Amino acid sequence: MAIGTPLTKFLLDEQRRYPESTGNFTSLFSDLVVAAKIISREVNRAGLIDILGSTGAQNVQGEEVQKLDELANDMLIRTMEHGGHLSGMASEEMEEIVKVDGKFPKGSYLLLFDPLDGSTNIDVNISVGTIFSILKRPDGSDTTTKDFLQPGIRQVCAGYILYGSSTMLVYTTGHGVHGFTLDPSIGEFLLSHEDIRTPEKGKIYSINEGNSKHWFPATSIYIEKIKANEKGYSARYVGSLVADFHRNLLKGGIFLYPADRKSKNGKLRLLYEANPLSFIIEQAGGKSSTGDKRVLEVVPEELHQRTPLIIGSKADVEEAESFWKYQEA
Ligand code: P6P
Repeated sequence: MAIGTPLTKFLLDEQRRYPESTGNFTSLFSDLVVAAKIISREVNRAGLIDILGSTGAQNVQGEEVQKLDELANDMLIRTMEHGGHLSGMASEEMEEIVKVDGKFPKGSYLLLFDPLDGSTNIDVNISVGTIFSILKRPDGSDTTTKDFLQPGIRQVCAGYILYGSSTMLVYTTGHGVHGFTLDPSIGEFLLSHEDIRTPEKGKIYSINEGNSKHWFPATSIYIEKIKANEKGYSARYVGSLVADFHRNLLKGGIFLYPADRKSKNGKLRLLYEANPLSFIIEQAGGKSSTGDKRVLEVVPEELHQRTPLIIGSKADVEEAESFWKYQEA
């Protein structure tokens, strides 16, 4: 499809390609796009209004809630709950799920999201992002937390919005990965990156080397090998997952947040960070692993569980996995 195609047209054309589709998903996704545009507006003017800094509250992860975190979370819930396509939502910012109750019509999808990942970077104007994952709700009457505990291979859609030098929306429904850039002058996301393919092997590695004192041998040995590589890898680490992932998706490379002696299960969350990005990277020809297992096959046991994440170019991830035999518990 032509570069510059509006997202709304792209979605409708995608829908027409699958006769069995009812349009419910297209409508759900369109609601999500509205929330993304509003969050983008707030993020882009954060410095101008009293929205920087922290609310003083802490979220379920024990992290300080930034004001924009709260706004993004509330925006997503308010925009999505009345659309009639969801039966529930789960957010990094909320301990429990949000059920679509009697006030609004109930749908057959579940939405999971990290409303504003990397939010500690907000006050210093570094890119942050929203990450989302969409599942089908299992049959049954009531929506419970258990409905959300599905392996990543069950996702019907995954994506992120990157609030950077421009605002980009990147998503997959299992038919390739497509990127849209927001044109603020018309308030539309326009196709800018159709069918994104990540390079088979990259020259970028992303890891927080400040954690090296906690690393298990596998990580230390692999990173030392990367550094000694005669072709020369570059270290790039923003500390904002969506920004690091997006750069590596387009240029090739590997991002690692492995388990270590401090974070036995890694730091990043399985359901609304690792799974959506893993769906995207696999659709773009890359790979995503916990170190010894495909992330998308991990069966979740709790809503906010964490997972080690090694994600990016297929050859790089496979090379990293080959070191994991040195891993120590
Ligand atoms: P560290 C941000 O808090 C985040 O969840 C991700 O966006 C980012 O990749 C990671 O944590 C950074 O963690 O421990 O390197 O600061």
